This record gives sequence, C-alpha cells and structure tokens, in this order.
Amino acid sequence: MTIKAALHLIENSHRIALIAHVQPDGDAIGSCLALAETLKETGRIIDIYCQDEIPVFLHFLKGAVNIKKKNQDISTYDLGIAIDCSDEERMGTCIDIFKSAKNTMNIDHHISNTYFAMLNIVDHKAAATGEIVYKILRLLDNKKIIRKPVAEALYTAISADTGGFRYRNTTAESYRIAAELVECGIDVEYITDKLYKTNSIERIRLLEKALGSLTLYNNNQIAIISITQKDLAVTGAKEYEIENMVNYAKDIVGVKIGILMKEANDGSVRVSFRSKDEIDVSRLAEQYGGGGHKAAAGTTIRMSMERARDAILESAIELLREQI
Ligand SMILES: [Mn+2]
Repeated sequence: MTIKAALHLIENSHRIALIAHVQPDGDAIGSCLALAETLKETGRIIDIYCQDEIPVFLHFLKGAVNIKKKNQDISTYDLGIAIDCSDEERMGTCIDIFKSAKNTMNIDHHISNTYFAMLNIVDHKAAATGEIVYKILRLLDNKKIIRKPVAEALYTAISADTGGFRYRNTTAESYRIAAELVECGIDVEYITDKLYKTNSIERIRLLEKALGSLTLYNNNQIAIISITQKDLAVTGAKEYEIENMVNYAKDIVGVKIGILMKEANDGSVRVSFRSKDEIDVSRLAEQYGGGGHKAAAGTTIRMSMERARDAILESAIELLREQI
C-alpha cells in the first residue's frame, strides 16, 4: 500500500534528489544508486547527495563517484528522498536540499525512524533499506530483468546491513531477494571481495592502535575500544575505515556489550554500541540522544573521551543489571 504511494509520488516527479546519511554505508549508497540507475532510464533527472565522502570500497558501484556533496544548481527538486536515515539530522548539511524539495519522502528500516517526511516508507522488518528499494523497483516493472549494476547495488545494500548475511536481522526475504539478484548475473565473490577484503595498510595500523586500547570491564562483560584523533593522524587512516572495528570488542567470548568510542574533530565523541544475547543497546544510545537497532546502535556525545567513557560505562553496567 505505502510502497504503491511511493511509486505514485516518484512517477509524478521529474527532478528527484536522493539523500544518503552522513558517514555513508553500503546500504545507503547501494540503495541510492539502485534507485538512481533505474529511474534515470525513465528520463527523470536524478541526483544523489551525501555530506561525507563515499568510502573507497564502494567506488566499484556504478555512479558512486558521481555522488555530490552540495547542490550547485539553484533550481529545486520536485521530490527529495531521504535514504536509510532514521531522522532528518542524519542527512547532515544535505538537509537543505531535502527541505527545499516540493515533496519529501523517507525510505528507511530503522526502528527509531521519526517519520519526518510527507510520505514515510518505513519497514522495521526489512534487514536493509535496499530490500525496500528492491520492492519499489519490482513494482515499477515486475517483468523486467534488473540490470547488473542495479543488482550489484542492491546486493551490496543488503549484504552491508546483514554483515554478509550473518546477522540475526537476515530474513528469508533477504535471501529471496538476494537469490533474484544472483539470477541477474552478479558475481557474489567479486562483491564480497570489494566489501570485506579491501584493507588499506593505514586501516591495519589503526586497528593495531584500536586493539591496543581495548579494555574489559564489569567481569569482562563490557569491552571498550577508544580511537583518538591522534590515532587517525598518526596512522593516516580515514574515519570510515573504523567501520566494524567495534566487532572486535563485541566478539570476545563472554562480552555482552562491545563499545567503540571515536573522538571526532569537533571535540565530540562518536559512540557505537554492539550487543549479544538479546541485550538492547538501542536503549543505551537513546539515553544519550542517539538510536539504532537492538544489537547495533550509536550516538554522538559532547564530552571529553574520558568523561564520555565513564558515563557510558556506568549506563552500560546499569543496562546489564536490568536485562540479565
Ligand atoms: Mn540500513
């Protein structure tokens, strides 16, 4: 029903801006590119925006290098679509493009979504926004074979948010969609290599620092990794290369909550939470103004690293007390 409404709105719009969230991931970028590549074929003008740079490991996707940071043009869009954004703030500086559009839409799967657009296509059960985009594209033309670049983008989106089909959010539907994408001729190993086997030496050096900072608390149930601006500067690693390092904390046997704290260049601290055993870390993130999913959430805190760690540790211990 709502997907039909989405299609209707898209079909009635000529100039469309797609906006990915800050610090973009495979789901946001894959979903944007799949929509853009398909809608361009229908003669529409589609531009993709993202405040931050696109990670190099996603550059293999068709159109990834053409994603813009700012709208250079003065004309506004008929439709602005926020992709994979749980709230407006996730668009960062690109929110202006979204707000100036005649109509707005929000395509997302986060449980914490704030329904901020005129039309909100939010499906909490979808493992990735890419699954929702797939359904929109199918509705657009059910019989048409999805072209390879579009299939690659969608597969990337779903693989990224399911950790390569390994997380609990992976559903039978995720596999069904993936199966159809494989039938479109994608090379699964090629995409997997691009997404998961492309470490720069800078990232490995940063990982060394991150692991060196790893500390266990609360009878080894909480593990915290800290990364400072100095660590980034010394190693030369990019911010996005921190992605997934939090799992080294979470994956330790006996650890229930893994936390990664990254010092931002504006003095705030970006915190990622990961959990096991049904512990709901989205509540931890919400306590500090953030959000996310039960097993993966995050927030930004305006404190020094030391104070942020003390506060979060106390809250995490409290959460374990309540939930175990
Ligand atoms: Mn997502």
